[in-house]
Amino acid sequence: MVFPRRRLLPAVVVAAALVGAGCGPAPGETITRVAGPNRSPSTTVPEDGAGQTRPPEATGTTSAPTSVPTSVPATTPPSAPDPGSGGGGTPLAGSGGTPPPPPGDPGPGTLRVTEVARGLDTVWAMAFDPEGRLWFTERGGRLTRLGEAARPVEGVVESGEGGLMGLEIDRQGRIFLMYTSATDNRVVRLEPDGTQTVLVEGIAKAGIHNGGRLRLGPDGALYAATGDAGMPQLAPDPASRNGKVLRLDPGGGPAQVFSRGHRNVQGLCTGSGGRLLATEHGPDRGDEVNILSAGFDGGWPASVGTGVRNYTPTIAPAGCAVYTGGLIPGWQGSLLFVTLKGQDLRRLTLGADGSVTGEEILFDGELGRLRDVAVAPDGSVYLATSNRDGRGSPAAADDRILRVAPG
Ligand SMILES: [Ca+2]
Ligand SMILES: [Ca+2]
Repeated sequence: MVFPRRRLLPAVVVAAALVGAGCGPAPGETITRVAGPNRSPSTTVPEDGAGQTRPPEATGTTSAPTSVPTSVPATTPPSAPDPGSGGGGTPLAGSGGTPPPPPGDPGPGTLRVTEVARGLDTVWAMAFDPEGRLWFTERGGRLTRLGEAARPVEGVVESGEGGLMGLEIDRQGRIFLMYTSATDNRVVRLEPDGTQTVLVEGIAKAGIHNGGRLRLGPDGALYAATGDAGMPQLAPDPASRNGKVLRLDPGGGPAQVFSRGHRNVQGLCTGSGGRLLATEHGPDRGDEVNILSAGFDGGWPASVGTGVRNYTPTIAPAGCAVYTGGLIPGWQGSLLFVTLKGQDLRRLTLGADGSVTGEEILFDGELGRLRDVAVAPDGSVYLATSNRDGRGSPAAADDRILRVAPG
């Protein structure tokens, strides 16, 4: 077994060693949060890098959420964000320097991580249904309701960064998926009988930059992030569906271009006041957090690092969620997003004008690459790992879904 070069929590090391010895710990293992100074990411291959080979497929198993008490103390010092703006050839506007730690940290030892599923392969997206049950996608083409058997999604072709990606569920329980097919990237509504109704198709696919995130907006529209498919000239082109955030009618109808000039949006989430927020990968610099609006132009490829928060060196930000739960009161209204290369959970506070007023880094390097974050109806926070996406150092239990809650 090859361990990642990053430092592992003792509990994780023990767990991995037990698995290696053929007597793995039961799912439900609990890891207590140990925050620390921000460490350099162990991943040396940028998220954009092509030509990576994937590790062998793992046999997926899921289990119902369980919680095992722990007595391991945690510490929660304020953590320093990665260096923000600067360093590239293109001016990185709007960074506003390095934000201070935000208020609202629940304090040392108060957050606990509980494993709710393991043995998965590249968990890409998570969503809760109207009954409060967790659903998730794995990039290879499996859709799963936690605790039930995985459902293969017909038509998915996993290749490079593409495959089964976005997932969203509306209040009627309708399921929306975004995936790479044999010919394109597309968004479908999954009907109760298992058939698919195409909402938009013909989005160019590629080995890299397939976008893939879905989010229902407060206006009832379904927003879909598309990548530039490695063809930057498509991003500003109003006639192309690539390099955009598309606005779709969940019931069907023509797709509209909501925003353009995107390289590869990997996180979409809605905040207070109907804000639509996005995380986006820059090239070798200038990963971005953006606040989108109708007609927004992200500027790619003419400019890089144009967000309300920008990251150089890059951290490969992925799924995001605005915290609206009551379980961690200090996080109310915070923008949460996870990172692949950065291997952490970020919590940003934003002012009324959209400026970033604070930033905290959690679980830095402790769980590996993280692809999505979701807030459960009970206010706990779910994280999905992406250590088997071909760019990580998977442990035996990877990929996993973890629940974060006050312990
Ligand atoms: Ca931009
Ligand atoms: Ca990090």
